[in-house]
Amino acid sequence: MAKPRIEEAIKNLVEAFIEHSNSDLKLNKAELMTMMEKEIQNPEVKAKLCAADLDKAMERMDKNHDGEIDFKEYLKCVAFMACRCFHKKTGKCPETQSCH
Ligand SMILES: [Ca+2]
Ligand SMILES: [Ca+2]
Repeated sequence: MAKPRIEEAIKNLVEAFIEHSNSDLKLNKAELMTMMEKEIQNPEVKAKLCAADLDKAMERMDKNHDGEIDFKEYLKCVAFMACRCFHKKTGKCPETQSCH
């Protein structure tokens, strides 16, 4: 039987967050950088997340401006990446707010 892809993906997303947050369940900038480095392979995404742009990414992700990424903010980022992936594969724009 094929692996349950959605279940696995969700589990991985949650585990990556917990692991990289170092158990306070929030990602500071250093933790975010380590996570991006370890968990993202797409060179296009990586190029966007080089040190200079990390501040910007952090700013965009950190909706409540407390200097850390909590789980809710992380989910928004995941939704954004999912939208980008959808767009790349289908050429269509998923009409959700997460893409903007
Ligand atoms: Ca942390
Ligand atoms: Ca925050």
